This record gives sequence, C-alpha cells and structure tokens, in this order.
Amino acid sequence: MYTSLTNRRSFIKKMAIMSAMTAAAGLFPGILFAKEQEANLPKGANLDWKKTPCRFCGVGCGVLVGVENGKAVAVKGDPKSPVNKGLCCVKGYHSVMSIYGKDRLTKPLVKKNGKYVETTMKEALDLVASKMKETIKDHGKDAVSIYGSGQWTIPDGYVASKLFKGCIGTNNVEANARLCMASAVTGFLTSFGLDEPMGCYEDIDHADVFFLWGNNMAEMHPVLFSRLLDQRLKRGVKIIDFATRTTRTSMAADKSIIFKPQTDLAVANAICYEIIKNGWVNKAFVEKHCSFNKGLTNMGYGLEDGYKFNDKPEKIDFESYKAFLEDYTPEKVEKISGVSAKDIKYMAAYYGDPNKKVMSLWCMGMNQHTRGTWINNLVYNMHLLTGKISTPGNSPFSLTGQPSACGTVREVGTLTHKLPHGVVMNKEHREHAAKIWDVPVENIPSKPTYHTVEMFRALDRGDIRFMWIQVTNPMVTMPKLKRYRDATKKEGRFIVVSDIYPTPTTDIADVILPSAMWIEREGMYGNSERRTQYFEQMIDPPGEAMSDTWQLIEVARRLGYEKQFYYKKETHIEEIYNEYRKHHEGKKHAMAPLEVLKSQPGAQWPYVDGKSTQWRFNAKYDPACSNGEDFHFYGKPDGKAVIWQRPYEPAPEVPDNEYPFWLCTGRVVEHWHTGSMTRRIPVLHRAMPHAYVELNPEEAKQMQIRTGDKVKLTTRRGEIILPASVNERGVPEKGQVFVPFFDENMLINDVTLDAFCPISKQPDYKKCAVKVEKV
Ligand code: MGD
Ligand code: MGD
Ligand code: SF4
Ligand code: MOS
Repeated sequence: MYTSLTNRRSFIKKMAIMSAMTAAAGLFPGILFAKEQEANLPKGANLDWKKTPCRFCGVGCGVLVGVENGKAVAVKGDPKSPVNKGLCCVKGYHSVMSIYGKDRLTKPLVKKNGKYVETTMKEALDLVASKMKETIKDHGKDAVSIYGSGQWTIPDGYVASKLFKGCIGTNNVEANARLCMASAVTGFLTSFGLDEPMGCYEDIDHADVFFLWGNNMAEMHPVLFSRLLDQRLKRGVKIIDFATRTTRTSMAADKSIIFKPQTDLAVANAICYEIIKNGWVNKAFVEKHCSFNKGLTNMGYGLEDGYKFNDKPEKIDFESYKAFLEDYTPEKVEKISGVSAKDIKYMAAYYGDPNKKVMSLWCMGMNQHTRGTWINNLVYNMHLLTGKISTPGNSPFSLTGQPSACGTVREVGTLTHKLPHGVVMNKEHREHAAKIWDVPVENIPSKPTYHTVEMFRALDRGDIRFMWIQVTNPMVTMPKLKRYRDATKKEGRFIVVSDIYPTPTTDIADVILPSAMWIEREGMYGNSERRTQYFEQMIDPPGEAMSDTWQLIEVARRLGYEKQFYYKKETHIEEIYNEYRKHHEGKKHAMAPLEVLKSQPGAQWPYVDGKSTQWRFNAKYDPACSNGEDFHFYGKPDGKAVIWQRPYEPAPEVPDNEYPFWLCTGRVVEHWHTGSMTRRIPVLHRAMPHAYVELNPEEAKQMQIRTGDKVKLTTRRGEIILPASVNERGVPEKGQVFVPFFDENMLINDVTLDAFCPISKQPDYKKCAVKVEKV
C-alpha cells in the first residue's frame, strides 16, 4: 500500500520532467469574464447551480457550481456576489476538478510495521481516540495537539477548539495561519486592540491611490486586483507597487518602486517623517483618536538562542515620536533601502494629500517578516497620522491568503492563546467560553502553550507525543523543514493526518483519515473583508471520506465528551454555527444568522440589526461606536488607536561572502500552496509543471545560466537543485533569487530559515542568505 501511495503521486514527478515550463499567456493568466466562462461550459447541460465561496484564496469570490448526476461539472462566477461580481480566476474556475484527482484518499490507512493497511473509518477513529487517551495518561494533556488550517471551515475549527481547549484541557491548538496571518493579527491588536480590517473591498471603488506593500496581487488575489484595474479604467486611479521584486503586479502598476528586503520598516518611517515635516498631519484626528507608544527593541529573532518579548509598552508623546523620526529622513533611508529620496517623497505626498483617498494593501511580504508586527504597525501609522482610515476609500487593508484564515483561525480562535471570543489568559473570556461549551472553567488552561514552530520543536523534544494534522501539509510548508520532518519520525510519536490526497505529510502519518472536501460537506468560510459565507453539501464524498468536523466529533465522543458533542449528524453544521454565534454576541462582533448566510452571498460581521457593517470604528457605519465622536477605536480601553514608534532593524541572516544572495520564496497564480489540489488539475499543472529558481537576468548572463539550466542553491540548512528561470514570470533584483514552494519534488523549505517575529511568532519565509551556483 505504501509503495502504491507514492507511486500514485509519482505521475506528478514524471509529468514535470517531461514538460517544459510554459509561461502562461498574457499578463494576467486566467481572469475569466462571464462571457468567456459561459463559452466554456458544457453545452446543452441540464445543470443545477448552487452557490458557494471559492475553495481557494482569501478573496472569497462567490461562485456557482453546476451539479449534474451527483457530480460537480462546472463553475462560474456568481454575478450576485459583491466580491467578484461574476468574475472568476483560473483556480476558481477549475476548482471542481481538484475534487476528482485519480488518487483521492477514500479509505483510512493505518501504518503497521512500516506499511499502510486499509481499515474502516470506525476502527481508525477508535485507534485515534485510544492513542489520545494513552498519550494523555502517560505524558499529560499537553502531550496531545492539533495542527489545523485557514482552510478549515468554521465548524471544523470550532469543534477542534472546543475538544482540545474546552474538554481535554490543553491549549495545544494551532493552525497554518500562524505561518501567514499572525503578524497581521498582532499588528491589529497592538494598533487597535481588535483583529481584522476596519474597511472592506468596497474601499476599492472609492480610493484614488493604491499602495501594494510587497504583495503580488495580480497572481495571488487576481479577481480583487482586477477590481483595481477596472477602477483605473473608469476613474484613472493610481496603482503603486512597492516590492522587493518585479512581478506581474509591478508590470501592471502605474509605478513600481523596489526596496531592499526588510527595509520597508525604514521607508514607512521616512514617509511618516515627511508627513510630519510637511504639515500633513490631521491634527484634529490625531489629538482625539490616537495615542503614542514605544515598545521593546532588539527582541531577537526566535531562533534557538531565544528572543525577548514584553507587551508592556511605554506611552510617549507626539514630540518624542517626532524626534525619533529624525533618523529616518528620506536621504538617510535612501542609503538603507535603495529607494531614492525622490520616490520616498513621492509616496509620502500621496499619503499626505488631504484630497487623495489612499488604500494600502499587503499580504505575506509584510507578515512573513521577523519584524512583521512592526511593519503592520508602521503602515497603520501613516493612515492614522493623516486620519485616512475607516472611511470609504481610506483604508489600510491586510489581505488574507486562505479562504478561512479570518473566518476559522482568527475568528474562531484556533491558536494557542485564543478562544472564540478573547484570549485564554483572560478569566472572563475563559468563563464565557466554558459556559457555552458546557465544561468547567478550570478545564481551560490560562497559559498559552506552543505556537506552530514551537509545537514542532516540542514534538522533536518529545514534549508533544501526539499530533493531529488537518487540511494542511506541513511536511512541505514548515520552514527549515528537515529538522521538523525528522521530529515526526522519532520513536514514540503518533501522527494522524486528515487529507484528501497522499502528500509528503501523509507519508509521515501513523493514521491517514480520508476527508470530505469543500462542497462534499456543508460549512462556512470567512474571507478578508469579514464576510462569512455558507455552502451546502452538493455532492457525496468518495468512499469512506468524512468531513473534518465529523471526524473530530466522532473522536470527541470516544473520549467521553458525548454531552458536549451532542450534535445530530443531519443538522450538526447548523447546531455548531448557532452555538458558535453565542461567543460573538454583541455589537462588536455579532455574526449573521444562518438563514441570512443561506439566502445571500455572505454577510460581514459585525452583523447588527439585520445589517452588515462595512466600516468599523466610524460612527456613521458602525453601531458599536459609543463615544459620541465621529470615530471610536473601541478595541482600546481609552478608545484611541495607537501610533507606534518602531525602528528599522536588519534581518537575522543577511547575505555575506559565503552566501551572497537573498532567497525569497512565495507563490504562482496557477498553484495553490503545495500543489496537492492544483497539480491534479491538468491545465494548471501543464501551465506550471515544476518549481524553478528565478534569477536576475544580468547576473544569470554573468553566470552563464539560461532558463532550464540546473542551479544549486545552498544555505546554512542544506542545498537544493532547481532549473533556472530567467525573464519569465518575475524578475528579481541583483543579489536576489526567488523560488516558489508549490513543488513537493523540490522542497525549498529544506533550506529556508525558521526565524520568526518575536511578537507574532510568524516565520519569515521571504529572507535568508543563499549561495547560487550553476551545476
Ligand atoms: P507571496 O508570493 O507569498 O504572495 O500572497 P502574496 O503575499 O502576494 O509574496 C511574495 C512577495 O513578498 C514578493 O513578491 C516580494 O515583493 C514580497 N517581499 C519579499 N521580501 C519582502 C520584505 O522584506 N518586505 C515586504 N513588504 N515585502 C517583501 C500570499 C497569499 O496568496 C497567501 S498568504 C495565501 S495563503 C494564498 N496562497 C495562494 C497560492 O498558493 N496560490 C495562488 N495562486 N494564490 C494564492 N493567494 C494567497
Ligand atoms: P496546502 O497545500 O494549502 O499547504 O501551507 P499548507 O496549508 O501546508 O495544504 C492543504 C492540505 O489540505 C493539502 O494537502 C490538501 O490536499 C488538503 N486538503 C484540501 N481540502 C481538504 C479538506 O477538506 N480536508 C482535509 N483534511 N484536507 C484537505 C500553507 C502555508 O505555507 C501558508 S498559509 C503560508 S502563508 C506559508 N507560506 C510560505 C511561503 O511563502 N514560503 C515558503 N517557503 N513556505 C511557506 N509555507 C507556508
Ligand atoms: Fe477563487 Fe481567489 Fe480566484 Fe476568487 S481570486 S476565484 S477566491 S482563487
Ligand atoms: Mo496564508 S493565510 O494567508 O495562509
């Protein structure tokens, strides 16, 4: 069985070797308009169309799935969805094909003497429950853990949290969004006291200028990016791409400004310096609605030598903040960042102009950053100093990556320190959760345990002995991967993996549980703009595959928590959602009732008096504002947002003589993360069959490297050989290379660094030092 599993997957390898890399046609591969979509649909088909959010990215497009004879056969953009207004990108359009890969997991597999043996779901779940009991008995509650995902539905994450935190009594609950959204969260909490953006996608229809802070929106949030382009056609808005490499996004922008990795910190401070120097501060707004803080500096980088972190900031005044910024004049920052003083002033002038509405957008460039919390704070500073926030078109907007990184990880709170409402450290929050969960409050431990990187380190040490992994593929996506892969293989560790396909993570599992995917079950996702969207079950899962929610419920019952997991199979999603809503009651976070989610393409929380809230903290739109002023930042006790003094500090590992290049990693439009789904969609796989290393064209010439030549990358963690890509998808600056991480046959994470932001604990996959050689 084991060999057949890997054999099945090897077709990906073979296809990759046979086909050459084909650059997708056009600048924007695959945004499909309604007419093109119609033209591609099965002719004469008698389809039953049902609405759902797209399975893939955090944009959360509404799509309609055409079902015929129990099979999902077609997809089109939902014209009624305010998110995408009928558009769809290549991934969304082909999404249903990812359900029908030939090697779907249909039966549970249990490892016996190094071989996988098929079993029944009942026996597999019995085994999972008995292993959990045994581990808790022998090693304590904190020896069992669950590692989930921003691709978990809301009910999946909710029952996981209830089982582990409420019933078992361990805070060993984490999710891959730690690798992705954690800095966004700590950025929001430190600046505003509440998570998630104040604005919404409709800001795009009002803003005059768009700044992209190191995200490649044309490829990663394509439908949303098409809305920016549409506004440029209609209203002549400006799109400014501020990034470390030239991408499809830079090519489409009105202006591309390139900075050296990590120096966005310095540039953001320089923009604030200019705003103050030129008298562009919105004094009335700042006096009424902002306070100033200074935090710990030189915190370290979360490497084995530890890090410092304290959350007791020092209050400062405007004058000392102003004095601090003297170190960040455009001329000084030009030297650090490589951005000309002229371009810094150009950017500042837009942020400062009272007649221009500004939207800043960002994603992994800012979050996967060893000072990720800081750079989030610094972008808010620009919006706060100028009062350009929480009004239509004035919007600092943190984009999410996964379909439910907001909905499930951030809102349900599937992170070690979180609860569905609030944090484990807070007694009232624990009491609130315990009451709804029907467990003694003493069950919920008051201290967080391990964040993701630490969770795998704890597995390595043996502090964690049991890990259940759902809807994530960490044996491709953890940084400094080799170390954590070795950890999972140690004696006395038991790993359960729920997935839909064989992957490098199922390869290390003791038990593999086949899951029902997306529209094979019922659920909800929450997208970047606080929009919760519901989908019904449209088709049957294959074989014994079962939803992740129901797998957890079955195990919870076997552990003796029948009372807390009373849900009925036919109605459990509704019951869970109604229970979950209780955690968020009140004007600040109320969730829409299920009937509303069923009847329309989602609703945005806070959902109050039958209405979605589009702009939080603005009294005109947000019923939770209660200070009698225009704005109320009610997440902070004094009702004020915080402007943070945060310096520039260098990255932990910078290029030197031995490792002279920067290595940046990321994504491509055709593939979803580890490619487990999109590489099983033939058209996407053919368009982008394997990973590559992107080189600067001039340097490639000097090294006599052409597209397709083999290149060896060596870091302090190891080495990897990849084919070169020159002048194809993206163009790195001199001294930098870029590698996408979708290819399980070329695991770039074997060489990445696991340094993280000490506040958010999110690793920086965008920077480490690498040697580049032709082989
Ligand atoms: P990445 O490729 O991870 O994409 O979306 P993005 O963040 O847009 O990020 C690469 C960018 O990081 C580079 O282009 C570079 O400019 C920037 N960068 C590098 N160093 C720095 C730095 O020091 N500072 C700053 N500010 N920027 C820097 C990610 C998003 O995409 C996510 S999180 C997910 S989960 C989704 N994944 C995904 C996918 O796998 N495939 C497709 N097609 N779409 C996706 N959308 C989502
Ligand atoms: P995915 O491919 O999305 O990657 O990393 P992962 O979450 O590890 O994994 C999802 C898994 O769930 C797949 O194996 C898929 O087959 C499976 N699956 C799909 N549907 C279902 C379902 O319904 N149930 C179950 N049980 N399984 C299902 C993403 C992570 O990667 C993220 S979010 C970020 S932001 C990081 N980005 C990043 C980077 O920029 N550079 C590098 N080098 N590494 C990175 N790693 C991180
Ligand atoms: Fe799906 Fe994202 Fe594409 Fe929209 S932009 S169709 S949500 S992958
Ligand atoms: Mo990447 S949420 O944003 O997982």
